[in-house]
Amino acid sequence: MINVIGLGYIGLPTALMMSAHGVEVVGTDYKKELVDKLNSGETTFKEDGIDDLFQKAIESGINFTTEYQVTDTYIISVPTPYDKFSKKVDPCYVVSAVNEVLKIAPVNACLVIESTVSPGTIEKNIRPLLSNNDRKDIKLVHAPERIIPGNMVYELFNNNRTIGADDKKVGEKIKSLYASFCKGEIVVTDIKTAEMTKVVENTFRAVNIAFANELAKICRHDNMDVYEIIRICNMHPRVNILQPGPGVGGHCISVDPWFLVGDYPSLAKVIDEAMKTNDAMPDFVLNRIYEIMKENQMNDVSRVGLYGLTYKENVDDMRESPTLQLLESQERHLAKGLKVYDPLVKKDVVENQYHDFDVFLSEIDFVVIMVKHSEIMEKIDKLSDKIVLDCHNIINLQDVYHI
Ligand code: SAJ
Repeated sequence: MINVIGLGYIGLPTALMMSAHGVEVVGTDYKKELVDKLNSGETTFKEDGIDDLFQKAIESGINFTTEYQVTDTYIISVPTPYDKFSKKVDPCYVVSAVNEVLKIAPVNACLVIESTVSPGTIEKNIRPLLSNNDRKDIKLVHAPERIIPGNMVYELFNNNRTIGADDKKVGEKIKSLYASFCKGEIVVTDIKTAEMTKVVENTFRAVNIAFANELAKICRHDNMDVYEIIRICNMHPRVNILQPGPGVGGHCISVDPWFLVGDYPSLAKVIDEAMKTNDAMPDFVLNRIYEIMKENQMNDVSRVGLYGLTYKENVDDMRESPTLQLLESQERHLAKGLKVYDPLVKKDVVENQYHDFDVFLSEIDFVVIMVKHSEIMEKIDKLSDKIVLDCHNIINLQDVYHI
């Protein structure tokens, strides 16, 4: 039996996938409300294919509880936030989950950490817990996840994976567990290498996005079309530049690279600048809004609306979202009034938030596309009489502004 600890964006799909492929799984989360919701037959977030997977897992007998289980394999997938001041990983949730497991795990049990951690974290923060608890028999493994929100189920099934272990045999055993559902290649390596690869993958993407954002600023300065330039450059066989945008959100690309900056401040220079560039994008957009308002003799900010609150398209996750960052920045400038709408955010989370697209549009003259949800792509004709700042280059109308 596998006990998956932490039933969030990573733990839940992993637990469901294993169960749907015949592995006996119990999912544990300390949030009773979340466990109750799962036990009542409801998933806790939206994702393509997750409801079907949930049904299959239920039929295969998955259980959800707040209790840790006595079993020989644990998968820990709890969040790893970063300390905003030191930029270092904060392993507190992993540490407390491991401490709980150590209280009940049988001799030689295997503890797989899926949560993203910076290189050396397991050595520094987790291994000492084993000696402190006189549990050196426990086998540690790191199996970082790689799935992208918006396509999680597909990627869980198809992506290659990395397993880091002290002992090859243990690594191979965990590899065969993941191979029960994963069609991708599974590489077995040591723990620190696995930790580093995970952070490096997300850092690579963050730096590439920062490069695109910097190009957008250069092109804005000298009136060049950044999208056309990137499109042409990417026709070169060895160039692959990502897209500029209103900022970088989510709990991975906007967070993990800071772990390297925090741990290697005098070495991680490019990464540091890249992260600052991405973090400055919501402010850049706010400034664009101001410029465009002036150009159009608009002075009432309440006639400006932000389309999209989530951190990217077609997910309902708002963690570190550029729109939230922009609204915070607006407040810091002692101003307020921007209207906001997102089809996927049903609860009221910010001031002046709308839940009906037509009502939202009827109360604004200027719309800023912060997120390219499918909805806006399908309803672009409704924007024909608006001033539009398209932060994703999705609209093919005349006189649209870009970042
Ligand atoms: N973004 C851009 N321009 C782009 C692509 C993305 O501005 O060209 C922005 C998005 O709008 C979003 C942010 O970047 O705000 C991050 O979105 P994303 O789709 O790039 O990535 P995440 O954070 O949803 O998922 C990433 C993935 N990592 C990589 O592709 C290397 C995923 O595979 C990881 O599993 C995930 O982080 C994670 O959990 O670590």
